[in-house]
Amino acid sequence: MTFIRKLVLIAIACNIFGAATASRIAAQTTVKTSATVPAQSAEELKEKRLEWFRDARFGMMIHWGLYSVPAGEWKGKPIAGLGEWIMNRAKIPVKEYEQLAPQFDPEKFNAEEIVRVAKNAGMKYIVITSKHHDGFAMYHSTVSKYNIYDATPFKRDPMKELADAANKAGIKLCFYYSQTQDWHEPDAVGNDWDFSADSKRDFQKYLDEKVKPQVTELLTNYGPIGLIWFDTPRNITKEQSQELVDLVHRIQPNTLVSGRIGHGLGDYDSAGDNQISMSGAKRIWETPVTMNDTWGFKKDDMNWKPVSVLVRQLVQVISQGGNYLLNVGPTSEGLIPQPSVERLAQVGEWLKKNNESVYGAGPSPFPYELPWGIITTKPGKMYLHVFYWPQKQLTLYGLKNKVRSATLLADGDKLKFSQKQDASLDHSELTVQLPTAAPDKNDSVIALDLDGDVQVDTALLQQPDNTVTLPAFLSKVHRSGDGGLRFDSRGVAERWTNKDEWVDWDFKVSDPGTFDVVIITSQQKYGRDWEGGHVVDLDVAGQRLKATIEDNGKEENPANLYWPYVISKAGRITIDKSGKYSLSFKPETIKADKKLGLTLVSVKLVPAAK
Ligand code: JFZ
Repeated sequence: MTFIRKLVLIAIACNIFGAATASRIAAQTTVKTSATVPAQSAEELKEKRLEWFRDARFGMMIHWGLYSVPAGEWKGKPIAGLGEWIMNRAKIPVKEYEQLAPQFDPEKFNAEEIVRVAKNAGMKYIVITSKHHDGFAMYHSTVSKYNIYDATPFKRDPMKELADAANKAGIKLCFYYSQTQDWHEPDAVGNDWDFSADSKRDFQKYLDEKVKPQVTELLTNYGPIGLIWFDTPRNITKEQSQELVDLVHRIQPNTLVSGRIGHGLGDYDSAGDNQISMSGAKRIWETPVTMNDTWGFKKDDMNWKPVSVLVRQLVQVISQGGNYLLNVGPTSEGLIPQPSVERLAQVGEWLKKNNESVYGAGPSPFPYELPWGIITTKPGKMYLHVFYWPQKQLTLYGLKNKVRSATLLADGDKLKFSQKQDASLDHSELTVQLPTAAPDKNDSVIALDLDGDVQVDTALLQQPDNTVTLPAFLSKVHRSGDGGLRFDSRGVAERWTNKDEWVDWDFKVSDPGTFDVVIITSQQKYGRDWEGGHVVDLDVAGQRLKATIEDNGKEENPANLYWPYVISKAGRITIDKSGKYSLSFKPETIKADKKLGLTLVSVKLVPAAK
């Protein structure tokens, strides 16, 4: 590296030229040298970019645009679906939708107040829609007059105001930008009501003339930007995604690119909307979540998630090593709806008390959830997040460390505990004595001080309630041909239509007995659809069960409310002795009339009532 280049890089890092100058210089230097930069340093740059994101854990997403004016209603009729999709759902012609701009005057927009709400909730970054699929820029763009500064009576640049407020508060500002869908533009993707589906579209022209210049503006005029949240890649080509990645990194080498740029080219993975992972992930990831059932404001959506669900989702995402991006949809006046403000304040209160168990905390050492909740860790520490407060005591199997102390994090109270080991079974038990009532109705955290770094038995263990849960994502998958079985971002097996694909698990039983075997499958989002009638063979401890997947009842997973589970009873088995067992799950026939096929959340062995 030349001395000049080093200087320039240092200057960029310190931002001594100011953002605009620095980025111009960065653009020149990296363009020239990118071909010669060794792969290693590209990795290093990426690591550097990811630094703040790894620590952030919790962010605010803001979906705000012209769609907040109709707020889910068009010509007196409620329009089903997401608020920000109203133009598409109601097939509103561009010329009519444009008429929303003169009506949009969000006088109560207060960037400092929004940043205060986010910061007080414990959020470390804000991702706001600079342009959503409707194509309307929410900042002063010189690329297209179709923007909040030029086309509305508001005549302010809310992104500039947010950038200043976020900067002051030490919050990272990030921009959502819809790179493929733009319903305002004939050459972009998505609008087939104004511009017919078979019309000739020059997508590259749209990319070159709108997307790239606008992304350049966003990265040049608003100071350092944490990330660009690209979305719905659709039919963008790999080369085109790469062009955008390069553009972002050329202007601001420290700006991350979201997973939804397409073709796996993002700096991190985005989970499916509202899908909370139960299965961990190797890559850095983030999950975007709605607080009700829409991103953009809808006046009649009152289906607010309770604080207990928000806290649980936050903790669950963090225990799986991800970031939780929680959405608010401001009104056309520029205000975050009051129910959101209240919930964020309560999440913030919980976080203040239990902050130690979240920020800087690592994932759970166990690959599965516990019957009472989930775990986060720090070196020499384990945090038990108890969502279901047990009577009198909490028992944990599989912890190999010696526990030095157990403390209720919120008030510092010490709890009594005991430990025992059974060397022959390699079985260990920790029992913590609990007060009668849960100290926190959302999540009471017990901090364990350990004698060293956390060490646990990662095998699938029968739990203290004697249940054995075998999650699909922890199974060994036996593939066959080009089978379609895959796992969604929750960790649920889906698109299982090839009956020659099967799974099995190894697990440990410490308390033998008779068990009811149940198969948990998942409905589609919002409980829309489900396919049953598959016949499966289960083989466990030398006993065989043939079962038909039927709907014998529903179950709810509070972290993944949009996907109801279906419980299917498979029969009864007996395990005589403690020890290691395996269970195999093989389809005999799979029904795929609806093309859904078999899904699998888990197989459970539930102690049979005596
Ligand atoms: C997209 C947008 O279409 C939507 O309006 C909103 O902005 C949301 C955050 O992102 O919708 C998606 C994108 C991806 C999935 C689901 C909805 N997904 O992968 O499940």
